[in-house]
Amino acid sequence: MLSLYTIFTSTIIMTQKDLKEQAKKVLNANFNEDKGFTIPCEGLYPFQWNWDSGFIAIGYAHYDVNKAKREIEALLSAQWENGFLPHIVFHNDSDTYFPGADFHQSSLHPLASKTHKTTGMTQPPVLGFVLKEIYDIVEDKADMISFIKHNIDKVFHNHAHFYTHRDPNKEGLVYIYHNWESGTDNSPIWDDIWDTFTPPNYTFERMDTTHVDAAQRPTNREYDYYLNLIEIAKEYNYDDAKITELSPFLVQDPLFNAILIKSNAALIELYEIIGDSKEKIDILKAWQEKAITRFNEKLYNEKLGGYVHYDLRNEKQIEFLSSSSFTPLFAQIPDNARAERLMKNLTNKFKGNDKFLCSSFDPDSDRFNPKKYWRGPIWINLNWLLYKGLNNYKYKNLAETVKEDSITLIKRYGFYEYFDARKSITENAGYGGNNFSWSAALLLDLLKD
Ligand code: 2M8
Repeated sequence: MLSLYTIFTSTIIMTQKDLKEQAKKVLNANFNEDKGFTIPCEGLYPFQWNWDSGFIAIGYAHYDVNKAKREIEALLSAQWENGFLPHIVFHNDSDTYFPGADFHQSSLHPLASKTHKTTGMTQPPVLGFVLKEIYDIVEDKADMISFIKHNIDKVFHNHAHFYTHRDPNKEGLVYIYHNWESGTDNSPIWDDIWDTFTPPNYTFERMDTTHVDAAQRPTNREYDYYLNLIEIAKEYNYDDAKITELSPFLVQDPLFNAILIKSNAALIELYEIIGDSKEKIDILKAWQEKAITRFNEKLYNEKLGGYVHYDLRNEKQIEFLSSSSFTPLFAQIPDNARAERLMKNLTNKFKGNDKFLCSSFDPDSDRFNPKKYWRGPIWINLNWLLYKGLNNYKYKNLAETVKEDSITLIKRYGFYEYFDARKSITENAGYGGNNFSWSAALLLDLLKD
C-alpha cells in the first residue's frame, strides 16, 4: 500500500511533470522550424528578439539541444560586420507588429547585416552567459564545446563593439540609446528623460493593443518618444558617434551592464575550457576589472540601498529602485555589505507580507502600476536573474522564495508575459501575451532540480 507521503510527493512530481510538458508545448509551438528561431509570443511578437532567444535557448537545452543551437545561430546569423547584434531579426514578414523592418531601416548603416533585415538597436547581451549555462546543462560536453568554439568569437566581437562604441568615457560602462535596448520598455525610470525633449505627435497604427488590453501596455504618447528616438538615430544612419553626441536618451543601465559583465565572466571561463585563447582572456579580464570598479562607484545609490540607472546625457543618477537594481547580484558585482542591503530591500519593500517577488518597479512609489507592463508587474526573466544572483551569495532562502513564487504564478495563471505581484488578487493576474516563450523556457530551468 502507498503511504500518504508517497501519494503526496508523487502528486507534486506529477504536477511538475505536467507543467514541464506544458512548457515544452509552448516553446515547440512558438518555434519556426524553417528558419530555426522562436517567436516570443504569437501575434504580439512575431519575429526573433535578441535576449528572448538567449533565455529560450536555456529552456531548449533541457530537452532539445539542437533547437538551442539553432536559436543561437539564427540570432548570430544577423550580426552586423562591426560586431553589433540587433534587438530584432526580421526573418519573416508579418503585419501583426509595429514598428516593423520598414520603419527601422537597418540598411542605413553601412555595416548592417546584408542578409537579414534587423533593427538598429540592441538588447541586454545575454549570449555569453547563455553559452555557459547551456554548457553546464548538457551531458555531451565535447559536442557543446565544438559548438561554442564555432561561435564564441562572434560574442567576443559583440562585446568589443560595446566597449569601443558605447563607452565614450572609456570607463567600462556602456550606454543604451533607447528604452527598448534596456528590455524594460516603459519603466518609470524613463519618465524623467521624457521630460527633457518633445517628440512630434506621430500618426501610426499600434498593433500591440489589438492583442493585449491597452491598460497593460504603454500609452500612445510614450510610443511617440520611442519612435522619435529611432528617427533621430536614423537621421544619422545609426552612427554610434553621432548617437553618442546627439541622442537625448543616453543611459548606463545597471541591468544591461550587469548582464554584459556576467557574459564577460562566462566568456573567460569558456575560453579557459577551450584553451589557447590567452590574448582574449587578458582583454576580457581588463574589461572586467574596470567595469566592476566603475559600476560600484557610479551606479550604487547609498541612500536607496541599491543600484540605479545613470543618465549620461544629463550627468546624474536616476534615483529609483526597480528589479534591475538587484541584477548586479547575478554578476557578483556587490560586496557582501551591499548585497545585504539589496536583500533587505527585496525582503522588506518588494516582498513585504503581501507580495510575490519581484515587482519590476518600487511598489511604494507613486509611479508603480501593478498591471502595466514594466511599471510594476513581475517578469519571469528578471526573477530568474534574481534567483541565480541570490544564490551567488548566502541568501538561499530568499532565492527559493523567488523560484517558488515564479512557479506558483505560472501554475496559477498560465505562461503569461507578466504577472501581478499582489497576493490578494482573485481574478486572473497574468497579463500581456499568453504562451510566452521565456516564461516557459525559464520555468523548465527553474524546475530542473
Ligand atoms: C517587449 O519589447 C518590445 C520591443 O522590443 C515591444 O514591446 O514591442 C519587452 O518586454 C522586451 O524586453 C522583449 O524582449 C520583447 C519581446 O518579448 O517585448
